[in-house]
Amino acid sequence: GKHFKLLVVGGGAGGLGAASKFARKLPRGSVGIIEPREDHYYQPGFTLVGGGLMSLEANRGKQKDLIPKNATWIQDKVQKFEPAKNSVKLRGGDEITYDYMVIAMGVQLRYDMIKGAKEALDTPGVCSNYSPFYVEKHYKEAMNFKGGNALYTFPNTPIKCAGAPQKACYITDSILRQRGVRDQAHMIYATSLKRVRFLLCWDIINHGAIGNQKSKKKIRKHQLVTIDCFDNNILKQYNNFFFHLFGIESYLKSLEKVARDKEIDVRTRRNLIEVNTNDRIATFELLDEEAKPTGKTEQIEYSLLHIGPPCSTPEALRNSAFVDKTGFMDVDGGSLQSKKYPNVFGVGDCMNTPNAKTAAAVSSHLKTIEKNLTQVMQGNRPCMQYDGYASCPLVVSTNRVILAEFGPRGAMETTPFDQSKPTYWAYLMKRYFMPALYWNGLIKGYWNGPATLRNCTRLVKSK
Ligand code: FAD
Ligand code: UQ1
Repeated sequence: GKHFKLLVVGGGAGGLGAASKFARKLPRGSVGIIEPREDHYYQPGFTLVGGGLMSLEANRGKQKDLIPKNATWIQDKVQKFEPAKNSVKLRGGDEITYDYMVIAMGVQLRYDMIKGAKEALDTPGVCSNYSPFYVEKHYKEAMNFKGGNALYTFPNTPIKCAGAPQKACYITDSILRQRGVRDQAHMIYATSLKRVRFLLCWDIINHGAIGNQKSKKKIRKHQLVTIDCFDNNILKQYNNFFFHLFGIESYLKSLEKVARDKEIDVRTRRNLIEVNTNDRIATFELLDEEAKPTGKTEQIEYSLLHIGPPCSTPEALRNSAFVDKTGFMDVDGGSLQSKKYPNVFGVGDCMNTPNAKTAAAVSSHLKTIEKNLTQVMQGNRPCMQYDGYASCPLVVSTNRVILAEFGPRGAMETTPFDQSKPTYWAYLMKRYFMPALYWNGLIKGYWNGPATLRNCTRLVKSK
């Protein structure tokens, strides 16, 4: 088998970024990157594809053109990790050994966890922006929609870009209004997350999961805010950032207004478990306070059904020694180093860090591991801490975006403007600037996230 000084597993946002950075630093031939797929997609563009605002081709690249010149592409899939031997087994039978490894396998879409969903995606009315195969169908369905329920779901597992299911819903509302058929539609956003009254939230804020200094003051004044979240056990693990609509107060308030203005029927604690395409009925299990099934179900008829898929890590990772009991890669949340194997680091969606799973977070992960892995290669300890940054541009219509940027202690906005309000300039950023930043910056290993810019803004604002 082959040997590499650095083996990168996965050629998505995180894998390409990491390979690019280290292929520049290390001698030619030192970096190997394992990625089975020919096509690479800019997934944040899928929201716009599903809304007819961008073509799918514009978001597709060829993996062979994107793998850094100085790195070796192994077009295969990891079947089994054998970390005790610093080795991986590939599906094709090869074995590859490494000195250091970066795992950037992302998450797998698990439509299979919903009974009938996989087959349903090929029937009329059912679509999903998450999959390159069914994202264009969402726009077609919105354009052909004649009346009835338009149903958008959010799963009972971690999910990448947790805002994406509601973005799809909001854009479709805009499209139906533009087409003059919004009156014929009943729009439903059914989420597994739950709404809690405010009192509970003092704890949440003490745990640092939501809020900032400003919101703490508001709480002392006993101002009522509705926030959706699970029980404290889940919050303590910091595993779920999206309470009902959003885990940050300013964005939550703004989104509650969006949903209200658009007359979207927001139903909480509902988890999609079955799709019956003959009768066009979606079955939900009702969840209790702790997000456990109550045994009760609800059936909702649909004309349009957009599925927010459950997600898990890919099988090879899930079955390896790298993961915790949730099946996500167990890393130190600061250094992003594997807790068990110090020569292995994680990047992106496959880790058990509490941040929202986004490409924006990957930019900060890359900055962190560039420093820390270099340190470890030189025989030192990791010295940099991931700041918890993530961002999720919330597209709320065909030309407005809330540019949500946040971390474990609340909003982390880059610009001097109030980013909790939907604006056209944020839409232009999402549509034109972010794709360019991704293709030319992030996956080439040049974009380290907006922390530096944010610090400049803060200096200017504090004057
Ligand atoms: P990925 O980019 O998914 O890459 C993982 C790679 O690992 C894949 O190429 C896969 O083929 C490979 N892989 C899997 N299994 C194996 C194996 N066994 N062996 C080898 N390779 C393997 N982010 C934002 O910042 N802003 C947004 O607005 C936004 N919107 C989104 C909207 C949608 C609909 C979706 C789906 C995602 C969105 N995201 C957004 C999230 C963003 O795309 C991800 O967070 C980002 O791609 C994560 O990078 P990653 O490298 O961890 O995973
Ligand atoms: C970002 O860095 C990023 O990754 C390239 C995204 O993914 C597409 C984003 O959506 C956002 C918002 C950022 C953050 C960057 C800036 C300049 C705010």
